[in-house]
Amino acid sequence: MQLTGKQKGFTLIELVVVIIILGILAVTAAPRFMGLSTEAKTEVIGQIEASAKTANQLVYSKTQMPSLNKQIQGRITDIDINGDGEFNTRLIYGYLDNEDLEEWLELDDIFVSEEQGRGDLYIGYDDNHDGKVSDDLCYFKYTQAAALGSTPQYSTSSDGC
Ligand SMILES: [Ca+2]
Ligand SMILES: [Ca+2]
Ligand SMILES: [Ca+2]
Repeated sequence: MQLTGKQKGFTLIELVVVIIILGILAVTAAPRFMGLSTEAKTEVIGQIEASAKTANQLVYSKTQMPSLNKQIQGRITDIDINGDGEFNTRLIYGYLDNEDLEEWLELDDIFVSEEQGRGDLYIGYDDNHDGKVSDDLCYFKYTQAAALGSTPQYSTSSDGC
């Protein structure tokens, strides 16, 4: 088939459309693929910390309700938040276990979480793609409560953001 002159290349309208689409892609994809600015990443890490605190407050207040089904075994309390008979949220000294906190946060796929030992959880950016975030120094760190009457520890590192 032979193309007529008119069908070769782009018309001006087509070019404009392509440029607009590329522009939209650049705006929406750039933060994911090119990385956010240091300031933006630090801000996001702070938001994760705030969400973690809120999650723990929420869970803690639920445990004060007499109607909540719970199984207590020493420092561990397993609770059935949604009342379906399965005790699938674990608390340590009344606060979220490091392994359970993540389920309470709505995290974007770009974040990686890393559990360390029985009590620590790191959530952040894995810039060198080794599956860990503690080495990239742009993370939120959660340490579950260590003793009766103590609260969990929350901290962040933005040195590598
Ligand atoms: Ca349940
Ligand atoms: Ca734990
Ligand atoms: Ca890493």
